[in-house]
Amino acid sequence: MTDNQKNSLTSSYYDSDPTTKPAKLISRRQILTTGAATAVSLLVLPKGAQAENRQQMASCDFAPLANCTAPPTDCSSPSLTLPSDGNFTFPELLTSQHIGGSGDTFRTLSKNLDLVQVDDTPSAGVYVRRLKIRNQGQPLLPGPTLCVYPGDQIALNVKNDLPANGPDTTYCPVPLTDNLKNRPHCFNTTNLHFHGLHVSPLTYTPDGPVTGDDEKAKEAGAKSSDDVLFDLQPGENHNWCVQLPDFHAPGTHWYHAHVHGTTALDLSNGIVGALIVQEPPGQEILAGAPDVVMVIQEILPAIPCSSILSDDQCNTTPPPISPQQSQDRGVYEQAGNKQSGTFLVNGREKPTLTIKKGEVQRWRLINGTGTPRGFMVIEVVQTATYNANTGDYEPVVVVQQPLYRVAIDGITLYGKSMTSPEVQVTSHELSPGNRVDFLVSLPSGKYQLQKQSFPGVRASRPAVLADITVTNEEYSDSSLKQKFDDLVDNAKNIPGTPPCYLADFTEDATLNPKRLVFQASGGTPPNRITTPGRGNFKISNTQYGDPGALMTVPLGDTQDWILANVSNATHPFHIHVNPFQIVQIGKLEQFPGEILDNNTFNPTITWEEKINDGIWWDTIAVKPKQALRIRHRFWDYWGSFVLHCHVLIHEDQGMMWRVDITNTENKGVNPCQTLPNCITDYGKSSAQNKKTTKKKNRGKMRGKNKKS
Ligand SMILES: [Cu+2]
Repeated sequence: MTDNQKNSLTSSYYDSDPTTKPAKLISRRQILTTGAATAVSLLVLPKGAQAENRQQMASCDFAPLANCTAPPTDCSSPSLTLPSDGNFTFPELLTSQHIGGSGDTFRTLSKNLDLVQVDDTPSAGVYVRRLKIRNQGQPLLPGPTLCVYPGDQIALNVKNDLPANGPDTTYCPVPLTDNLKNRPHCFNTTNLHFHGLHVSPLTYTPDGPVTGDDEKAKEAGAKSSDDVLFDLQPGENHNWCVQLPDFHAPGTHWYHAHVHGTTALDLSNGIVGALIVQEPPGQEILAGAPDVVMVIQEILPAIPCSSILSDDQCNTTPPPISPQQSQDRGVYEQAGNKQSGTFLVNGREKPTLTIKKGEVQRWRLINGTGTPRGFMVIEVVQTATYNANTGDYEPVVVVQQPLYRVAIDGITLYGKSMTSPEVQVTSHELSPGNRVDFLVSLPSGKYQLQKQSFPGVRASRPAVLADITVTNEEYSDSSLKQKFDDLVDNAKNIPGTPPCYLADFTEDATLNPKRLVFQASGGTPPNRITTPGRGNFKISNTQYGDPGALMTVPLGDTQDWILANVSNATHPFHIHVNPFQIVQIGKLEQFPGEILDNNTFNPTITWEEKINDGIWWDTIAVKPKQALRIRHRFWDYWGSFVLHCHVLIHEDQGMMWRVDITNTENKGVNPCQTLPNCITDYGKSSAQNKKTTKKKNRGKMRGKNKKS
């Protein structure tokens, strides 16, 4: 094939129709001259009028939602620390506060965290690293639950107290050798990703925002939003400042470490926590329903030297494989059908949740895993009924319970009937990275929260995640039960209105959708002593850091992409910052065997099903030989972030691309993209602080190619 042929093929693969113009954003000045009242009213136009006002809607970030302006009560809902009679526990809860005292107009969740090596626990060698609240208590598993409201700030100072990446230069030579760039490496480097949040991906410096510029991001005064291109090295200390816009949708999200090469390792060690954006008063799905956060983790065992090498080889001094290396191998070298990790809910294996009959709860499930074993289908089954005459629980034929699925991936199923097939379900496919919210109210009896095998994923095995005992004790909150029954019995719609970035699509997506082809193969087995990791993981023939592993989108666009999986493994596609909807499902009809070296690969897709369910996702399993057409908006934030497979052992080994949202026309410098004035120490007034940082910082894409 000639270079010209290659170029034209590449162009038809990846480029959108150049004649299609992206949606224009209205300028800040235009909004200011039309007045705040007009800007607010644009958000509540009837559906028919929305299409005409698409351009104005794109700038909705300049005005809060009409019903979002009343200051909610402080984020100190005791429901997140629901007392439990059994051994079901809740992660440490951190809430946002008016730390500036009276006159403070916004709240901040401000905390100092340390990432520490844990060597003195009974499980030493298995649970190696955890988050810890600085100068307070024990290392945590999982990390603390962050509880905020729309419009709040999350201000975290994080110190990486892990030992230096050396002296084991096999894993982290300086500079990093090419052969390690898409192999697990530099395990003690870390950072934070705020999974599911619709926030800026930039780091803010006193000179303005930067993206993909590690050096600038380390300068004094720099604060990172959801910037996963920033690395926190051992011994370093950094401020994160995440400004949720006023219009951010409430929902169940999470945060975790996200440094390429060690993401899977950090997650399997527990560097994971829930991040709940609470519903402001008046916007609740079911006001008063207690939250039960369930962070599902898979903790992986270390692989001892003796399982890799002979006893003679292992008994040399120094040992050929350090305890740290054993841990690393435990994460990356477990084949899908071999040794399994331990599944935990809120840091406990198979805990028992004890509740009263009819008690209404909102369960917020977070799949915080990153291996093929982490795919699961969630069900709640009854295993016993309560006999009021004898006071005994009597076994029954296992029966699935109805679950009321009110949110997926942290986004409410706005307007859907409680008895619609989208809401009333008996199971839910929860891939690594996904979240789901259920409203639950059960008769007395014994139940299990189960994970069933995920279709087509051999490594995904049935297991009990938690036991649930529903006692015969009367539930005291009869008004909450009445409200729940009213929702279900009268098939009411889930209340609330989506913010504009989650409104139904009325605008056209660009033509010629870009393709992302997911490829995995066994490849040449690497040397297991010097290089951990297995197989080759690529997207459209490229791996992370390759020049082609880049999706460039102009700010303001709405785009369709096609996700095509030519491999025999399931890959959960995840993209940061902006969620998407599935608009069509299809299957690949033909595919050549030699995928990895075949640049002409272009599968024939038979589109089978159009989807118009209005459901938003930030992570979706692309099954073997499946194609998904997805649609998403890139309206509010510019800068660099990533898309990747949420089987994180695949991500660490290359299945990730950078996404650049370009702001060449400088049309979208939003309020939430100016320097946030996060407070990182108590006692300082955030209101005062806000005054001193009024200066607007117009950002440029500084050094964006440096870190690819
Ligand atoms: Cu994958």
